[in-house]
Amino acid sequence: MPTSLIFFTLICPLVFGKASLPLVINTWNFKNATEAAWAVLQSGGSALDAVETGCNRCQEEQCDGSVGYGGNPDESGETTLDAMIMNGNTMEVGAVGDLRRIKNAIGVARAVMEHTQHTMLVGESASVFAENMGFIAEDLTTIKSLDIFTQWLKGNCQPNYRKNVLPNPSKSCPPYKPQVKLEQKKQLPADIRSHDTIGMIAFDQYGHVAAGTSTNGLTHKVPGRVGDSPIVGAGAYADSLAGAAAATGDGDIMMRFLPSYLAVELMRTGMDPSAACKMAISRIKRHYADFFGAIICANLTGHYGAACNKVDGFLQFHYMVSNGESDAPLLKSVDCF
Ligand code: SD4
Repeated sequence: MPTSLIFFTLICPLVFGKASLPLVINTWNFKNATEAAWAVLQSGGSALDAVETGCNRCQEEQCDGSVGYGGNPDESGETTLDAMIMNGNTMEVGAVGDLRRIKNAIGVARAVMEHTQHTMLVGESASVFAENMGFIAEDLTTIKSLDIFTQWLKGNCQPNYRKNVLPNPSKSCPPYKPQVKLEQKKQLPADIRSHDTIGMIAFDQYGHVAAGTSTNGLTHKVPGRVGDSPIVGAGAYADSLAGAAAATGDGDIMMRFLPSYLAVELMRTGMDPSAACKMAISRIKRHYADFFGAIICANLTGHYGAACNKVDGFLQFHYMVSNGESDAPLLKSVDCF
């Protein structure tokens, strides 16, 4: 038997664990989301339905305060949402960025995919589109998000994501004026607690793949900011001929490297999912050694992996897996490097 065949048939399963389809993987320990997506696949639903249902479960449960309504308010105190969904069979994508007043961001993303010829809608216009498609408009503010905002105002609007601006002299709060002399501001250290996007990948039993994300982004972001989560190839990517990946972390940095796209392309060349995930993280690390982020990857045989960048307070990344291996979703972890 040739050596490569020995590796893939005998050694590979030992090193990378059992693989089977169907499969659901998602970022963080969002178990109910995994369970919801898995139930869809078990009842014969599509990978796309599984991803939408799983991500929506997190939106409804406000997973970690980072998904759905009432979390991470922007500088004006409003919670705005980013989401995307991708069909790996057709390569269709629907995405929304800076969505306001609509809770079900991934539902609106799917409506963009299925009811327009566009890929992404943003801001107020995305909300108007959603309302026209029958989504209910409601205030996304909660007592918790209001409290986060109030505390931030009391603390003179610190920290914030501005650089090279002159603050209002009495308080370091908006409105700001541009500062003529540009200085380097160190990137705001990652607040790990405010970064818990759900990124989900689902494969049905025939190997049809879908991926999706949903998040309310970063606390105190500049209004209008859209992160990596709704950006194709950054937040997630799916191709039923190669595999799928989804990312979480500091989107302002991560989106510059399209890590999900890179990981899928590496798996297309035959690289195993753990190595592909690691390579996607390394590419970012080369430029931003301290960035906060992680990625999950899976290939067409159902092998999966994950990788994360080691920074203070983030040494291990947790993610959830459901496949034939067990009746309930399994919590997996990977050591960051
Ligand atoms: C963002 N990537 O908006 C998102 C935040 C996040 O895990 O992942 N968190 O930058």
